[in-house]
Amino acid sequence: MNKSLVSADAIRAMFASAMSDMYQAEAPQYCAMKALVADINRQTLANDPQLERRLAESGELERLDVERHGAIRVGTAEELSTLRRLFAVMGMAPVGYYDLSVAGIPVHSTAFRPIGENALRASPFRIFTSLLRPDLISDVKAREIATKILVQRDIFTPRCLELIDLFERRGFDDEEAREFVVEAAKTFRWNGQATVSSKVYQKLYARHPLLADIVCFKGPHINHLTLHALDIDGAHHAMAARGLSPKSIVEGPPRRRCPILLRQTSFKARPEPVEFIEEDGRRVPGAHAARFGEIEQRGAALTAEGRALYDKLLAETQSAVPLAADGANAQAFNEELARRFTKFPDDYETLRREKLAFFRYSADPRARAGEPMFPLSLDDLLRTRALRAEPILYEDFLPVSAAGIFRSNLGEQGGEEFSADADRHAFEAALGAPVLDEIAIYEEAETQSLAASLKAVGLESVASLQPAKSADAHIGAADASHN
Ligand code: OOG
Ligand code: NI
Repeated sequence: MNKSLVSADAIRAMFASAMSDMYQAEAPQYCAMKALVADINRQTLANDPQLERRLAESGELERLDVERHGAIRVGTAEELSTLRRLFAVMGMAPVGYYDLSVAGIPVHSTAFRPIGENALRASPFRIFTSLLRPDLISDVKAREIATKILVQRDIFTPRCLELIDLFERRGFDDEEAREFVVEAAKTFRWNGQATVSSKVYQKLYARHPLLADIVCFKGPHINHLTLHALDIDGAHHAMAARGLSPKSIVEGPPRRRCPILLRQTSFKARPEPVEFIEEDGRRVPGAHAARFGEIEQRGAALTAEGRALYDKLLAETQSAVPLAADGANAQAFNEELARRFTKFPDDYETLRREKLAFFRYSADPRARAGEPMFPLSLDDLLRTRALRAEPILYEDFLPVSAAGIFRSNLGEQGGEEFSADADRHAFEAALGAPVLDEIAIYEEAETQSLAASLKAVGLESVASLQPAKSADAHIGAADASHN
């Protein structure tokens, strides 16, 4: 059969849009959030025509209200490995391993996401995916109940599984791609009918609220979608006035001139009506809080050194001013965070020269026409504007931030305390594949862009460059900020 194959980017964009429609129909608070973010973004653009121009040029403006990510939680290795195949159809690969056990959360996670500049530009949608770690639930009985319930459920429709098989054999035509998106989205819909009795729910909930959320329903309901906010602090503060209850702080680095990594905040999940099915078959009403909404703002991807500095400053902040569970000292925490982060250089040229962040190089097409510029250092090339360097956007997640988002939704009862080690090996065994290393992806993008740019100005390789002479070379890194 001769099928015209649909691109993974196109399928992912369709899927993201289907998830957005589904979540807006299911979760009215999320609609309020979407309206709020649209208003804040509009105001920000009105106050900053330069930003508006820059976003228009890069094509970002028209995608401003497209969701950046969502999150789900699954219970078994089989569920996770099938998800890997499902997301592969949309060009999403597992990137990064996030250990949340250190924060008392019995899951470990990865992010299924597109890789590569073009794919990310076509549709940046990612799914933060967590797998339950029953080994961290010390109550043997609760663990047994959970496992027994989980092995009985099938979270995918039979047609969805058929379509994944079909795709792996020979790709999709248009109609199959459309049908796949509909079937795939069904995996993540909300179903208020619990598969267990109120007693079982309560037993699992008492062990850990996440255990109840993962085990007691038909499938891994999408628990939030995340919008891109041009002014995340403004949006954070505006939530309460719209009847949304924000978590206490914006996670991640403080507000900076040159944004780094990821800042994110959310409103807290609200209890929603559900129905339990009692042992005698009666249905009884109850409530379950699972679903919320989130906003994010991304900045430069950091090198391993940059990331180590970020982790250190954040850890110092947390030990100097531990954030109270109710967020009562949020202001003191934010002040401490801002104070500690004065140690993190806040101009792109220093970030580049000190190798704290990754940059994408490009060449001025006219540069080659000039006289030979040898010998040259990279700094010379940037100074003469033969090359440009722009920060590479961080496309991943942060474990401490993720833990903060999880915790803000666990209510008063945080579940049992435990200490555990990361278990990347077990995660990859469950996934059926290794997770990709995010730092290596950024490094590769930087290296390739530099090699291509050098070639464009008639130089062979980085090796043909002189080492930077002195610290006087300080012009050239882009001043564009990633809002
Ligand atoms: C995921 C929480 C983490 C993020 O963006 O880091 C998260 C969850 O609650 O399942 O959303
Ligand atoms: Ni999120």
